[in-house]
Amino acid sequence: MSAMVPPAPNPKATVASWKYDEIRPMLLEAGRLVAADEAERRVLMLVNPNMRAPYTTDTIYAGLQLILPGETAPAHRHTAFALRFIVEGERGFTAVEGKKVIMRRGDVILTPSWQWHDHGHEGDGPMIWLDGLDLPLYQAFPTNFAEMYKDERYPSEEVESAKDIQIGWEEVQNDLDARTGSHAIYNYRSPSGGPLSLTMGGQAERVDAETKSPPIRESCSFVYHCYEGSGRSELKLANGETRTLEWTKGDTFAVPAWTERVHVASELSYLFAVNDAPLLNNLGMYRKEQ
Ligand code: GTQ
Repeated sequence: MSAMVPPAPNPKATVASWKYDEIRPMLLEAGRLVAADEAERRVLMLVNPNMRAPYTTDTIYAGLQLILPGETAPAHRHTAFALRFIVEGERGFTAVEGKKVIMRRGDVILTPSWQWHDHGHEGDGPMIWLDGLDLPLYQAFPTNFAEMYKDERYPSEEVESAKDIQIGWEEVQNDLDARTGSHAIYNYRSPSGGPLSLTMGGQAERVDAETKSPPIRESCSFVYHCYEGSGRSELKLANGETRTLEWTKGDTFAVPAWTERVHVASELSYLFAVNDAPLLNNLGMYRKEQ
């Protein structure tokens, strides 16, 4: 009985971390071995060590995607929702349903369900970003339709800004910096005021130098990414285990559901995270303890 209706959430995922120093060379090696159009999406999947692909947490899939100059990740659309956090590079772009938006470091770019999208790169050097998708849902719901477009690219035009699908870092950091206290959380909103999607949400956090964030645990899970700074997260899992993860710029780490987290910053730090709070809220499953 307790396996079916446990006294507390019991995620299968565990805490995991991927250091940018270690995985960036692997991603570049993938770039030498596999062409972007051959892969369709060339992504180093961040698979939770307790699970298989597509699980980074029980409900979130994340991976680091690479595009090299001149390459195209061909146009397709799917039921799954995707958001991207831009990590490195310039003049890469994502085209979403006819709008071509240039990727800048720290941008969040959305690919809503069933919108045609392709990625390309008109600059120099590698273009790398973190993908967050709701792919684990489709292990339970067999409803992830996907379709390839007939051509490599869906016709698009470059736009200066696309408020519905692109949130720049500057406004996020301005909001975080305007807040009092040594820790602040920014919740990304769509222009209509709601969360970024029905399933996946985004947040950013500021933790001042030599301070720690208050302990929080939520029934949603997170894939965190260090945008700037360094420090560690002290994590207490739902099963009582404790783990400390060190992070620095570029690192990504998974925080399973119902894990208490405290971020301890060595220097002024900014963390981005994709979460599944919208999904849980929509299903009436969201809980928070603070
Ligand atoms: O860019 O559309 O990481 O379809 C996995 C599946 C990215 C994408 C991923 C995808 C995409």
